[in-house]
Amino acid sequence: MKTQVAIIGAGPSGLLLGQLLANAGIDNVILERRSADYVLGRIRAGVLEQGTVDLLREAGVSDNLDARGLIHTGFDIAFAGERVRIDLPELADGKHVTVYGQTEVTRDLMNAREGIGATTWYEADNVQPHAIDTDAPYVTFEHAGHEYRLDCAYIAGCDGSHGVSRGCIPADRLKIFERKYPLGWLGVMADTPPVADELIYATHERGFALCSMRSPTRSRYYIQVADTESPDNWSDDEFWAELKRRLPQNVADTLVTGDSIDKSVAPLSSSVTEPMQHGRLILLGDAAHIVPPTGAKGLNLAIADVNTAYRLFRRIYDDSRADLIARYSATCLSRIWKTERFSWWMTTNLHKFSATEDFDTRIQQAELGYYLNSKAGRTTIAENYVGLPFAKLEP
Ligand code: FAS
Ligand code: PHB
Repeated sequence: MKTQVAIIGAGPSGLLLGQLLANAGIDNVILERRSADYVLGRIRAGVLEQGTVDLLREAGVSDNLDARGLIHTGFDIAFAGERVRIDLPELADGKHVTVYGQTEVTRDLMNAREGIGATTWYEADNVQPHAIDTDAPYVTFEHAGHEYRLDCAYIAGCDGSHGVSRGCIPADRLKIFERKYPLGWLGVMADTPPVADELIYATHERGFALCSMRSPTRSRYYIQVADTESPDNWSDDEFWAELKRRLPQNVADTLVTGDSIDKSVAPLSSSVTEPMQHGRLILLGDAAHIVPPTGAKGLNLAIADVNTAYRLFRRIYDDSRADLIARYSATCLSRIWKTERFSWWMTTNLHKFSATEDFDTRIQQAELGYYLNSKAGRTTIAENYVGLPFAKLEP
């Protein structure tokens, strides 16, 4: 078998890159370890930056998003008994975000790929890139007990934080920068009306809480827990009671509770892999970086890599500029580190880290007090939340 770009992973990174390339006449094959149902069963992100929406539109997969996505022009941060609204259009040049679940994005992309008849191997085992530092790389894999070889010109590692691609970069070139937080988010999805029209990020002495949503009838809530916590330790009633304790009283009083349709714990961590390219292999999305969900950046950062990778492959195939692959990593990393910073800042300042009121607690209170009570501070939060401009391969 032969293709131009072999894509490892059918998450949002792999599927969106595949759709954009196929639309541009660049042949690609996706190799996914899991089944399509398994990929769709993962409940993750909920907030899309404008750049993400624009790229999905460019890929021609935004009909459902345009019909059902919820435009949000702000969100609240509850701090020290106050609710401060971050007015996105006012503070960030008229921009907003769109609430639309990653599950729906993935489903739209899967349907679009099926619609154009592009090749995706689901349940592909032992996927392994080879000869990435030659001009004839290839990928081997197994499927239904048979072994296969896919010859290609480039390999896009879109295989997430536990994938195979990152490890193909030589150890003497690879550097991974990591920060682990002693925190997790216990998340609950429920078919109940959201408690507010916009998201509420709530700080509290008992710990952080977030009120989000997927639609006018489906809510998504999170509470900070230890990174070792298990969702099995929490009944629905216990979750709702703790969430209410952490919300402003007038919000807690109007919270509609119900049976959870999903309950899970996501540990919080930050990581960045450098470089994101070696030879004919490039890394995208969670294969290269992880952010804590506090800034709503994980999915959006992955899509920003897809934008850079797509523009790169267009220049390679349209303009014979194969040399530009050497710019890929630095182009992505410049924006990744700024987004890592924002996600780290939101995590560090909105969560409870100490059982006692110590120096760091006071600094946290001063930091939030300054940022939320100054237009400069709220502007900084807003322009990062709507998403920084996509980086350009060439100046
Ligand atoms: P993905 O991990 O989505 O996809 C990688 C794909 O590669 C998977 O389908 C996997 O099965 C496949 N794969 C892995 N190894 C393979 C191999 N060897 N061979 C073939 N295929 C292989 N982001 C937010 O913005 N907000 C959130 O609230 C949020 N919550 C999250 C909660 C959890 C529990 C997790 C894990 C992440 C969360 N994220 C959130 C981040 C998340 O949305 C990611 O940023 C996003 O899925 C990244 O997309 P991909 O890069 O495509 O990686
Ligand atoms: C979500 O709705 O899942 C969500 C929203 C905002 C975040 C994180 C998660 O910062």
